[in-house]
Amino acid sequence: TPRVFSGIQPSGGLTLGNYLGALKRFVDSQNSGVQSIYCMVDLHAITVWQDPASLRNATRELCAGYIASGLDPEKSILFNQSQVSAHAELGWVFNCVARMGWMQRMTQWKDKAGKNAQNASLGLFAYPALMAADILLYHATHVPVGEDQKQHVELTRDIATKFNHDFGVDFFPIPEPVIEGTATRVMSLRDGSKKMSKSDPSDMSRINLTDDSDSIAAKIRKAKTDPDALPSEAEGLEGRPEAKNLVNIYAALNDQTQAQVLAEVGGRQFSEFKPMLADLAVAKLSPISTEMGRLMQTPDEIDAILRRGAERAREIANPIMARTLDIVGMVR
Ligand code: AQP
Repeated sequence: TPRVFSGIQPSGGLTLGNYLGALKRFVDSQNSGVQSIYCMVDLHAITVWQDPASLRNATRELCAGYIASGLDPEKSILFNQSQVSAHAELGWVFNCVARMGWMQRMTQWKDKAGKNAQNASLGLFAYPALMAADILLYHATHVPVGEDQKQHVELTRDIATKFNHDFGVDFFPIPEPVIEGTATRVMSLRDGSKKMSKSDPSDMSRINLTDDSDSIAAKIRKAKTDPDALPSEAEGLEGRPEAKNLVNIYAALNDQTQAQVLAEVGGRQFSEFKPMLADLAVAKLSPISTEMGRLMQTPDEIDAILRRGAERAREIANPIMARTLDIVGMVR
């Protein structure tokens, strides 16, 4: 039976990249009736320093973001990773399955640790093994993610394969990354070659789900573009990363294809297209930010949703963890 698992780090506010690349697609998968499990991956967040009070707030805000985007805590399981201790346990087992060389090849590790790898946390290096545990602990078969997480899901497949092989079992299913749509990699508004990211020092580079209408409009108005008019066909976007990004954002927000958008706006100048995009973004995002604000007024209710989600998650995870320890040879 298919089962979907995915997560987002409470390492700051949610961006339009997280919304289009992840959240919006989580909602589609929930509504298609597949059992769906969505996590606030707080153990991943602390691989880089998080102020404790900010982490608590970001975890609640992320949960509010999930719900405001359309996830129903009755239909989907919503919980925070640290409250299901089997994630850390299975993560340890996978630290012993994964190889150093596999981790060293991860582009996210190389980007985030940078030149100063000696000073990065050991957790940041081991991150992909914990992510494999997140997914495999539920025997998930499908993992909706943005393009940047593809390599980590592939590593998860390698870990599952090696575990099954080393222990001579057919225990962990090999999960599929699901990377679909026109916004699998939303780029920075200031630099079409960089991913839009929560941790970019420039707030103008991203749209946050909590931005008000005026700042959304201002950020789009100031977004980097080239001087040419929009093309009417996709080939015309080649070599124009900023133009392509804005067209893709428009398409994803409006549930259209790139071709449909270009058929409509081809030939127009950015001075005309940007206000159209700003209106669309405000129309789609402001109900979400309003709902997030409302939910954040009752943090106790958010905590109760997370606790209930963790209970439901444990019901699936604990038997799989116990079976894993048996396979490995731990005495009960
Ligand atoms: N720009 C993006 N375009 C499409 N999808 C994206 N995702 C993130 N950025 C984009 C997807 O959102 C999910 C959750 O990401 P994450 O919170 O686990 O961490 P991340 O990928 O490292 O996101 P950020 O915003 O870049 O965080 P920081 O700055 O803390 O590293 C994933 O499915 C991801 O693909």
